[in-house]
Amino acid sequence: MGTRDQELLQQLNLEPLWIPFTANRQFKAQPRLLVAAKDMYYTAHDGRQILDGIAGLWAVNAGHCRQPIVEAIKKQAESLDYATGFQMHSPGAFLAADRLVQITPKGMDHVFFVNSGSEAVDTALKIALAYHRVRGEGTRRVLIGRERGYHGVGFGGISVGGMTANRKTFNGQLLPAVDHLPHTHDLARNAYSRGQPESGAHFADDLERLVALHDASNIAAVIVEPVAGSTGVLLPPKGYLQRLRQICDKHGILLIFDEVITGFGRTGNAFAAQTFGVTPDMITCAKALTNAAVPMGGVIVKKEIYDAFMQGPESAIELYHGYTYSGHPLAAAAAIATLDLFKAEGLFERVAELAPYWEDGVHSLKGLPHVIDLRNIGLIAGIELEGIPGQPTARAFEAFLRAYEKGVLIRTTGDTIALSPSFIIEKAQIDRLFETVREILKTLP
Ligand code: PXG
Ligand code: PLP
Repeated sequence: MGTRDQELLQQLNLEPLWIPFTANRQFKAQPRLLVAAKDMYYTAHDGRQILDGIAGLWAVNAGHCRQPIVEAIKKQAESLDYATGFQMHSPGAFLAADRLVQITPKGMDHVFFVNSGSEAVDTALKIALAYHRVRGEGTRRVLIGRERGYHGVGFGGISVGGMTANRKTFNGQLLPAVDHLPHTHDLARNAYSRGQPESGAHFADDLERLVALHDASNIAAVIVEPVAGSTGVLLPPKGYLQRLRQICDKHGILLIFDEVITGFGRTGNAFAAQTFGVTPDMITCAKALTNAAVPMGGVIVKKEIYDAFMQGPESAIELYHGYTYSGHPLAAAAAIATLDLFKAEGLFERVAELAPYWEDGVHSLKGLPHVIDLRNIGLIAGIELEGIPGQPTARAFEAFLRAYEKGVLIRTTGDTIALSPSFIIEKAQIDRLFETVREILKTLP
């Protein structure tokens, strides 16, 4: 450690903070702190510039500390810090909602604001239950998720989610009426697919099996990530999402796309729903909605869903749900500036333009030690490694540590390296990202 490094760390008492999703004791013994950021780079506590290969965490899609967003937040903080959103509101949330529905799939024209992806998921699940109830189909209560799904960490999200570690500690299935579709990852058939794999639309047919088991009259909604991110970058097989949509329509089941990572350009269109040509009934989003500068999420719903609630006496509250910070002025200001910046700089189009170059970069890693699959879409890469026998995740985590030593931030989940840079990335930076991964793969245990 350098002197500067030690000085900063000496000022910090690391003990009181319980760090999320982190090996706390290991981290505190060997801390990695980020102290500043600009565009594609972080500054680490030892003064090094770190190339951010993961846009914060699938979130800073326009690059770090972008001036128009910084200015909008400053201006808002000086003029209106907070106003309740309950029976009152402030203009920013309306402006943000109006901007947002300009880029959503056709017919998805209302949004309920929350503060994170986890809250977006719990809100969407609650809207699904309440929607059926207001329409006189209150028996529809089963919520269907998918194995290897990640839907945040709320009780609803972990119940429909399919990440074992996130569930087992809390006694597995938590909501009383939940079931799961099988995941679609099929290495034997689909390894090294460029973009969507050919095989696997049939995995959607399991929904018919669940309908036969529970009966459609009891099923409220299906929630899936169009591209699973946190569980290792799993792309939907060709025709899979279409088939899910057909089966949901046939049985009156709502389809929810969790677009917390795929939203806001990541796959080359505003939403993955547009990339894959399938319109769900609800979309959950968060992260890049504000370029991650202020926490904010949303549930985007079809007009029919919103309208179903707008019945009964006009003085009655239609949905008994909301957060103190729903539509928070600071978050709304950040969202407006972010959505404007995406548009002004054509950043979603830039993803589509860069995608072929990115894809070639990803697949140039074929044949390197430990690599067993390469997956890509838009500006997302999944590099799956063979795990060290008996030590799952250890090899990928070592890759993460070595990349950080080389000044590049990557993310690993299980034994998969996931890359998801900001859309302002230059080709030379893409080259550096894959070059670093290449060098590391050659030296990993
Ligand atoms: N749904 C999806 C699809 C997500 O990816 C959430 C919900 C929850 O959002 P919040 O804002 O409550 O964290 C997410 C979050 C990773 C990683 O390593 C991804 C997420 C969170 C933490 C780690 O890929 N995504
Ligand atoms: N707990 C208590 C005691 C509260 O009063 C509130 C909100 O008023 C909450 C939890 C929920 O907090 P939030 O609205 O920020 O989700």
